[in-house]
Amino acid sequence: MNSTCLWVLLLLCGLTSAEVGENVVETRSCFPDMCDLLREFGSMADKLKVMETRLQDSESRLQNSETGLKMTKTRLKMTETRLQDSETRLKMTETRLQDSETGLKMTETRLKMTETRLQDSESRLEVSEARLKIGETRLSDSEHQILDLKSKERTKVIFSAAIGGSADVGPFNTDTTLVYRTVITNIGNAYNAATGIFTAPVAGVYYFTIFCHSGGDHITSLRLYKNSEMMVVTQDYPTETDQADNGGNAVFLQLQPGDHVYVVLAVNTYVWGNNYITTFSGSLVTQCEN
Ligand SMILES: [Ca+2]
Repeated sequence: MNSTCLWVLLLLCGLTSAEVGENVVETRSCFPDMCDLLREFGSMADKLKVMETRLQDSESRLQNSETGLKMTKTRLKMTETRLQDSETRLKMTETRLQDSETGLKMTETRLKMTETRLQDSESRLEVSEARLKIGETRLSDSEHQILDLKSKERTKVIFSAAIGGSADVGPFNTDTTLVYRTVITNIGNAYNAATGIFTAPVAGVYYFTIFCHSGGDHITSLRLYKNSEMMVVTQDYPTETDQADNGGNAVFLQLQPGDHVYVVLAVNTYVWGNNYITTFSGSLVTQCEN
């Protein structure tokens, strides 16, 4: 409104100046202050125009600022919302983390208990295994002992044999192994009726007996040998008052498998032979370890 009035005044001033140009003398003399006033108005109008321009700029900047502020508020609100969401999520995450930690702690406790139980079980298992091993060893030993006993029970050695015939045997000019040809008993076949030699089939203690009879004309001397070693002897000497000689001996021998036992008729001695009176017997008493 003020701007419009100003422009009107400036127009009037221009017209007045034109009229003044036509009537120079009269005008300058009639309105000396009017032109100054008009110039002052013009200056003010310029200032006003500048101010309006500045005002317009300020309004424009203010509008921009308001727009920026509005956008900033919107962004702030969004940021606050996101922050709230983040806080909510953080709280949930912390709760879950706490739950997980609690669960982990419980699991660790259970794991520790389980490990302890496992360790105990392993220890008991080791003890049981050791006891089982001992039991198995004892069982194996017992089985072997049973087998040995059965084997020993099965191993039976018993024999008796007589010289056989019905005549003197000897005297000879050298030591002679007697052959008892009449086999009475020979369980185990350890006695050889062809050679007169008994061969031990197993290690053990054996019992042997020798009995003899002779007519009293010569010395009677029988020697029982274990391999090359003389063990026992029976002998008798002829006398005028003694028409027949009889003798005997017995011995327990510890033999190894393959050991030989036999009876030797000593040099220049003799014995009577038949199926009944001069005998050689033996049996396995008990079996031993080799
Ligand atoms: Ca005699």
